[in-house]
This record gives sequence, structure tokens and C-alpha cells, in this order.
Amino acid sequence: MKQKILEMLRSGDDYISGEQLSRELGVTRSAVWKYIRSLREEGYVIDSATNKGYHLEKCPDLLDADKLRKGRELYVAGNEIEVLRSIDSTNNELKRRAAQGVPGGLVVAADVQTAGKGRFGRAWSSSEDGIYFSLLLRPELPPGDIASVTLAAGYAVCLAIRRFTGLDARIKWPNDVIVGNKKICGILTEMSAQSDRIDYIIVGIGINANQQSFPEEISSKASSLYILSGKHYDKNDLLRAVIEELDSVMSSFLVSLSSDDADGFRELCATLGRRVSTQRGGELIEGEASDITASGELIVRCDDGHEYRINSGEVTVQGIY
Ligand code: BT5
Repeated sequence: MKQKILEMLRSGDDYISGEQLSRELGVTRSAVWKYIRSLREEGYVIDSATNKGYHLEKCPDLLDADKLRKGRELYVAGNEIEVLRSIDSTNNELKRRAAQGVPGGLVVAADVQTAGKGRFGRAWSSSEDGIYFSLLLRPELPPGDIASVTLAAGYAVCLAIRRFTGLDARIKWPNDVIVGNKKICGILTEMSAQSDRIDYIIVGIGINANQQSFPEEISSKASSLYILSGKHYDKNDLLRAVIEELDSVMSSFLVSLSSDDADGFRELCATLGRRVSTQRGGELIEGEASDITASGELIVRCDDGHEYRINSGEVTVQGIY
């Protein structure tokens, strides 16, 4: 019924009276009022004027599971898609679902996260202008083989953003996507595994889509597609593009785990060729990021020629936040 009311409100430029809505939809005027109130709670701005009726002023930019499900068939990512208005963290929600035994391929997306999280217990700013979702994977692989799943996800996000917006999105090893020197996306991968097999992997992705500004503490490093391009993007179309890229990248990545994949990651990795520094066991390692291995490690070549393989943690890249 709410959809029908919306259709009628959208169909004309002028106000529609409560009486006309109630007559054409066959419900009472107080029922119409309740549906209007519920639409307002979802973020629709509907003006009501005495003797004139209702007028739709503004639609919310909300995720819509039906729109997200439309498109080509998906196999590894997005064969099930669920949308929530608000949740603590889509990663936490998928963990709860995984514990109930849901199969791999499920994507859970939310308009808002109340406790969005980054790595090492950090917070992820999750206002309703961004996109937040997590993908559940259950590959039949030993745990060591999937070290670069975060890079694969970052690569898919870059491909989708490049295709969808034309912006020069690149991976900042290992879990950021940047445009220029600003972070527009962060990825948090969490895994549950036995010694010989993976129980599940959750890949959580936050994309700064239409934010016009950020909280002060991150405003020097964060940006959004809107700030960078001046364009407002349809969150459903953008997320669908990202899920489709994730589906094709993950389909080949989980099967081949080959160096061909690393070639793609290398090509779009902003870290390579730059001066970087990182801590390892209390030791400062400084040098040039020279390569990414097939299993996703970053190779840092120090000035004395010594090479280190870095597989996780914080890497500071000169010139990028
Ligand atoms: C990340 O951590 O970049 C991983 C972020 C993953 C977020 C997604 S959203 C869907 C899913 N559900 C979750 O709860 N999480 C995932 P890290 O590398 O630790 O970076 C975190 C740091 O980035 C923070 O300490 C801030 O400095 C900065 N930051 C926070 N919010 C940001 C934002 N919206 N855009 C850019 N930078 C941000």
C-alpha cells in the first residue's frame, strides 16, 4: 500500500488530497495518514497542506533490496542480498548469521551503522550518505591461501568505482581504496578458521559515496565520491556495480589464487613505487614498496638492498595521508 501511495504522489506535480488517495486505494483516510507517517519515518519528505492534501518534496537515498537484486546472475557474491535500515555493524550482523549456518554468498547492507568498525578496534564513520555492506564467503580452502582476499575486494571496488564514476580509484595496501591521496573506502576482513579449513570469511566494505563533509578528526584523510566529482550517486546503482565486480573478481580469485590476480592488484596499487615505512617487532622498516607477492604480501626494499615481506599492519606511504 505504501508503494501505491508513493506511486500516486510521484505521478503528479500537484498536491493530492487525502480523500482522492483514500478513494482510489480503497482505504480509510486515517489509514492513508498512517502510511504517510510511516513514509516520513523512512525519510520521505511529504508536505501536507489544509484543503490541498499531500505533496512529495524529497525521496530518501535509501538502499533497496529489490533494486540491488536486479541485474546479471551472481554466484559467489550477492546470490542473497539483504538490506537493513540500521545495524551496529554489517560485519557483526554477518557473524551472527554465520553462527546460524547461513551459506556463503550472502550480502548484508545497511544505510547506517551505529558501531561501524575498522581494524584494531578503530571506529568507521557510518552516516547515511555512505554505503556499508559485508559479504560472507565459505571457500573450501586452507586458511593460508586467502591472505590476499582483502586485496581482491579492494581491486573489485576500484574497478566498480572507475567504471561507475570515472574517478582514478586505487588500492592503498592492504585495505584502503583512495582517489588522489584521500581515503574513500575501507575494508575489514574477518575470518574464522580451524587449522586446516576456513569456516567463514567476512569481507566488510564501507564506501564514502555522497557525504558532503566528515567529522573533524578524519576530515584531512577522508573524502567521498560526491566531494571528488561534484556528483550525487545513486547508492543502489553504485552498490550493485560493486557487488557485480566483487562477484567476478572473487569467482576467479577463489578458484585460481594465481599470480594473474596479483597482476591486477599491482596495476591499481598506489603504494607500489613509493617510499613507505612500517614497524615490525619494534623495528622501523623504511624503503620502497617494490612489489606484491601472489599471496598478497608487500615487498619493501630498503636502501641497503635488504627486502622485507610485510603481510599485515600499518604501512605509512609518503604523500598519502
Ligand atoms: C578500515 O579500517 O579502513 C576498515 C573499514 C571497514 C568498514 C566497513 S563498513 C561495513 C563493514 N562493517 C563494519 O563495521 N566495518 C566494515 P582501518 O584501516 O583501521 O581504518 C580506520 C580509520 O579510518 C579510522 O581510525 C579513521 O582514521 C578513518 N576513518 C573512519 N571512518 C572513515 C570514513 N568513513 N572514511 C575514511 N576514513 C575513515
